[in-house]
Amino acid sequence: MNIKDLEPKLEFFKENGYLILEDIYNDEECNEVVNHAHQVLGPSDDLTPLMNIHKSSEIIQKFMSNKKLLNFINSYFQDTALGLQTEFFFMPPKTVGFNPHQDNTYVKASSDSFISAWCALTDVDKNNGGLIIWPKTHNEEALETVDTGLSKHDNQDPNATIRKTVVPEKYNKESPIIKKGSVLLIHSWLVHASNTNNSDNNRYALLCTYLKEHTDFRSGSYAQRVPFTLDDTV
Ligand SMILES: O=C(O)CCC(=O)C(=O)O
Repeated sequence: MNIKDLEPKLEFFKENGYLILEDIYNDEECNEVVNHAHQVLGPSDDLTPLMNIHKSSEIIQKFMSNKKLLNFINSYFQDTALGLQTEFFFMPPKTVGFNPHQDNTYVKASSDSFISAWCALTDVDKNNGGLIIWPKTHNEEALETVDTGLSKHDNQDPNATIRKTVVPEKYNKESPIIKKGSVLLIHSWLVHASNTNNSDNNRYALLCTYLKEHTDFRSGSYAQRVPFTLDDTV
């Protein structure tokens, strides 16, 4: 992406707290990640998302280092982006979605030094567990969170259901259609959630998070985040 194409995208992201980058990955690259995750999982029927699958996988590190994606993120940070965390979602039929949350509640990095790239590995929409976003909520920075009284659901991350962020009423939610191979960039403080998967197929996605070099953050006992260098020459 040249600077002329990049600037309006950066503007949109800063104003709205999200951006969809279309066609970042081809079918083959998406399928390779899905097949790899099934290999890592093995015969288990517990489809809880795989945390930090990159730690043992060059395939995932290469996927995260995608040139077009890193070009955007490095420009947003105006510095070098490090990889921070990955989470692979199998999300089989009937899996409940994530409650509204802000990723930076967990990571606690400074506002414009952390970003999430939610990579669709299958076509997603409202019906099959697609994401829900509340545009512009990133301007609020840290919002109040409350306990839901619920416990972990089958095949879902434990943090997906036990707490939720309270979204101020003036914001409207949207459930964007995201094509396989496209990426939803999420500002560190944008409130987002996901729908229950009411389809008959798995909703595959890989969440990749990035940190600006030399930024403080919280490693977290469940996520165990450790920053790592990305090779954007591959
Ligand atoms: O993929 C999902 O359903 C939600 C993922 C998400 O929002 C997150 O991990 O921050």
